[in-house]
Amino acid sequence: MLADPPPWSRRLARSIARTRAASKKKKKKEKYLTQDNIDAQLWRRFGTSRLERTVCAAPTGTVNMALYGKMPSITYRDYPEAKLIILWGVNPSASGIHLVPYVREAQKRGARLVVVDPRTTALARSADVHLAVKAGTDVVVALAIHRYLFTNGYADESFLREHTHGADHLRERAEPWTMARAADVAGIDAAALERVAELYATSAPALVRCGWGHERNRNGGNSAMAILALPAVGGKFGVRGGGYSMSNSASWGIERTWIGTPEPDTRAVNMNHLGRALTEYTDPPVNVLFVYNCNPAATVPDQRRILRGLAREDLFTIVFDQVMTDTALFADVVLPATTFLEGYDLAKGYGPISLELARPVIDAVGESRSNADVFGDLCTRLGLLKDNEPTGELDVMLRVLDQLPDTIGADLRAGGRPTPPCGASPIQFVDVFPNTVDRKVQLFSAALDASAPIGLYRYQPDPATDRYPLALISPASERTISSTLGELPRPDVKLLMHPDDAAARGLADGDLVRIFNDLGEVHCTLSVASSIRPGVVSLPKGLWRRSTRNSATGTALVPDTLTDLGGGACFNDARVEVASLPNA
Ligand SMILES: Nc1nc2c(c(=O)[nH]1)N[C@H]1C(S)=C(S)[C@@H](COP(=O)(O)OP(=O)(O)OC[C@H]3O[C@@H](n4cnc5c(=O)[nH]c(N)nc54)[C@H](O)[C@@H]3O)O[C@H]1N2
Ligand SMILES: Nc1nc2c(c(=O)[nH]1)N[C@H]1C(S)=C(S)[C@@H](COP(=O)(O)OP(=O)(O)OC[C@H]3O[C@@H](n4cnc5c(=O)[nH]c(N)nc54)[C@H](O)[C@@H]3O)O[C@H]1N2
Ligand SMILES: [Mo]
Repeated sequence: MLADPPPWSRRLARSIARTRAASKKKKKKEKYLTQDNIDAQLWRRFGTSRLERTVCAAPTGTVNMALYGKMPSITYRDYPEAKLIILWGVNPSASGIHLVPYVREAQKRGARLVVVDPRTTALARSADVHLAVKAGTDVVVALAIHRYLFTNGYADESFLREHTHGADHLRERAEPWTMARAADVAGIDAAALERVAELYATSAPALVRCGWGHERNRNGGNSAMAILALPAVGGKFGVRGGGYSMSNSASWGIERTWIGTPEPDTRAVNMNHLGRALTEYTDPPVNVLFVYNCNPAATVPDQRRILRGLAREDLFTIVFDQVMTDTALFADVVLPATTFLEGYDLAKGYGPISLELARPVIDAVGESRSNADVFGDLCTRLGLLKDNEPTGELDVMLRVLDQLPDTIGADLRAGGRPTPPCGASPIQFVDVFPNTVDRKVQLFSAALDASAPIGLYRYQPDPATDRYPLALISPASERTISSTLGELPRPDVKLLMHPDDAAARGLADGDLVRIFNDLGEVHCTLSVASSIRPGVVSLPKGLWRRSTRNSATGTALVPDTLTDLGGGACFNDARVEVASLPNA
């Protein structure tokens, strides 16, 4: 619902007239107001290092782009049409609660539910089959399903011929993954896996919800690749409720950023290597760090190294945030930011393909200012803006609205909810097709194959050692959004462990424990329950340092290694040991 804008936003109306008169309506694409606008202008013209934003969705995004060119996917309202739903490495009960009623409705109408997750999530409890895989093994599980489809005559040969390239490579690489072998690697029951393959082969419409839990490890890219290839091989497209479903964040076709300056050829820093950049890079060293929309002391791998970097006396750190985060505590200068209650933005749905103009409902609190205003001011004072370039939030807003395709901008201004170019609920391969060169699915690409450490559709073994045998995962919790809202009080944070693992270590529910590896250690309380599989332990994602006994959180145990494709974070490749805390 749109609230009435406050009186100061009448300026918007005046600026609309002014900017319209002044602007020459270039047909380029734009993104949000909170980043990739004036901020990018500033960094580009200033010539800073470039940041590769890889902590989230880098492998899945890379693969989705390669396979399908990020084709729009099944929206939530079509879930009830499905007869089979596979929730793969996603926990909507915490990370997207608006999806849950649609899954429940589908179940009421008789749909089968499969959940692939090392934890027994709320939806896994009511699933027809729950595959509690070991973390990082999804690629072989999906390949075993491909093999089943190919060898039992369920592969849709005519779809593969007409709409895809590279199916033979996929078939060949799936060949070694028999049910028995894949089940052994994933630590699951081979009969349960075969049941899933059979359900998938024989159900229509069948829907795969590809989440992010399975991407956060060394095999993340190939995992997403094998999962997203399933509907192509199984011939699941072309019907409402059939195909795959993701966040649909690219489905408006307005993804490309609008920035007046081309990207310079300066050094690119993978965000997962921030700790290294701050402590090791010498040519040149990083002397200034500007942090906004981010709380790296809590959320980026290798926390100990990040904190060491942030603590450098010779590093000038500016943190621009709404609250005093763990990162802001290290800042030389803290700039207060407005929240979404205080400014304009374009808000996209998460799953649904919706877009709304968010308007302020309160005036800016205290001295807080919006991103665009602050970056506009910095640019102006540094003399970096050209004539007619937007200098603040309202100007940028108008540019964005003007450059949206068709009547979308006008609809948004009028307070409406525009319909996306592909329709609000497209059917894959009826209403929308891959945005690839020839509108075909690229099941195999030589370039991608060469860029992965051991190639496409291949499995890199578990990094566990005798010293650190347990896989620590850190999925989204219902208490925070990544680390956002982490300043609020939260109950005692607990490490979740299976009873067998606890018994093997002489640990009991409620014990104080240390979780450790060569990168660091975390002290907290233990929760023992069979809602997680043996060999895997779990801490919530996005914890602030105050949530544990020793001011270290899950990211202190996470290596800064990268995923096979896309240079993504390997949060769930942390391998640890857990012991009772001495003198506790
Ligand atoms: N409340 C809340 N909502 C959020 C967020 C939040 O922090 N809190 N974060 C937002 C963001 S930024 C994102 S990216 C999304 C993420 O949302 P999701 O896609 O749900 O991703 P995760 O929470 O990382 O993990 C989902 C599930 O994958 C499981 N998992 C872990 N490792 C593996 C594995 O190797 N294989 C498989 N099959 N499963 C595995 C976890 O146990 C977890 O239940 O949520 C968004 N929504
Ligand atoms: N252990 C572990 N760590 C993880 C993950 C995991 O699975 N496990 N998941 C990763 C994932 S998926 C993600 S997306 C990252 C997210 O990690 P980050 O990118 O660090 O995002 P947040 O933790 O949400 O922090 C965003 C900050 O921006 C501030 N902010 C919000 N709006 C504005 C604004 O308009 N202007 C300004 N200036 N500031 C604003 C908020 O107050 C908040 O402090 O975390 C990653 N970290
Ligand atoms: Mo994320």
